[in-house]
Amino acid sequence: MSNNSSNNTATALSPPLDIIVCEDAATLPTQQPLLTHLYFGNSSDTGHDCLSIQTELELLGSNLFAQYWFTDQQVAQAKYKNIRYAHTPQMMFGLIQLPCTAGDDFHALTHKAYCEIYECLRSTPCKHLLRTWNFFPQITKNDTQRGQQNRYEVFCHGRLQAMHDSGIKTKVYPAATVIGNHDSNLQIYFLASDTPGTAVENPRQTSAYHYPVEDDHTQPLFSRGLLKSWGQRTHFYVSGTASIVGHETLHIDDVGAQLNESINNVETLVAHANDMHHTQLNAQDDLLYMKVYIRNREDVEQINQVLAARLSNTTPRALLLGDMCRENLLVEIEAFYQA
Ligand code: 3EB
Repeated sequence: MSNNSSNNTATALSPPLDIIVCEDAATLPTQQPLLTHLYFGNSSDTGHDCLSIQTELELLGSNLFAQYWFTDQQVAQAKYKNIRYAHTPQMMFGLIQLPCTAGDDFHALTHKAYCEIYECLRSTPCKHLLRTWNFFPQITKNDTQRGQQNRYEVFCHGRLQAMHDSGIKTKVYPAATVIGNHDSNLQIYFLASDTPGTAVENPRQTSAYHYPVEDDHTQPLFSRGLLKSWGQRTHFYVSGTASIVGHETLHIDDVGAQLNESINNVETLVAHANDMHHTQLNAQDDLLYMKVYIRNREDVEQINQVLAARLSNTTPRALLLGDMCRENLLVEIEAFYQA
């Protein structure tokens, strides 16, 4: 699937990045360098020295969802201000976690986090941000310090301002997820590399960075999806995707229809990536995993029914309790393709 999937001359030079989703660390390769270990729920020790990241979102219907990011070059760990990261010369995975509470200056906090991320990237060969995951509490609460804006809008503005202040000129925005947690931290983790990825937008959706501003928020700077070659592998990182067509939420109060529409968006994005960039990704077979962020725990049964109809039954999935950035969204999904 991946052999002729890229016309990128950097492919041959690019090291592999292989992600394994599994619950039993005992089945993992023991000799290969591990860049990072990401998990939700209760994890046992990997036995590897790596950047291990737990996300504080409740898993619904299982105790663990874990993924391991392997490469073939020696991995080193380092710190930069509040960031911990693992890296090789061609890839890095970083984490920043800053305590936050209701009365905080959340704009300043987001700005600081992203300024540190861009400064950190600048100090390494990996200057291209490919994928970010962002979690913070009370995402749709009004920010007491900033008039009519809610904390998601404040986050978008802090991120935008940090890009501006860091002199970031690229229009290749990372793929991103932004979800409200029930924790007291702003947690951001990210993947970066020495070569850029290729941004893919969704023809069914207004690009988020072109959302009309009167639509009550600062334009969110992320790409719907990002393609990246790693050696023989093609990765397609799909951003948090919701029941939004154009720039409007569809299927208010209908979680099943919202999930179906979100999956339609992901499948359209995959087809568009294939059309535009000569990849041959299969929307079902090459899906390494799907994460499903769910606002209300009582929706789980309905969510599972839709997933059973739309995904291959062997595709790993994580159902996570989290809040979306718009009050009218009940579900949001995130897909990771590896071919
Ligand atoms: C949307 O499509 C839903 O601000 O980085 C999804 C993924 C969403 C990323 C972001 C926002 C972001 O607008 C919300």
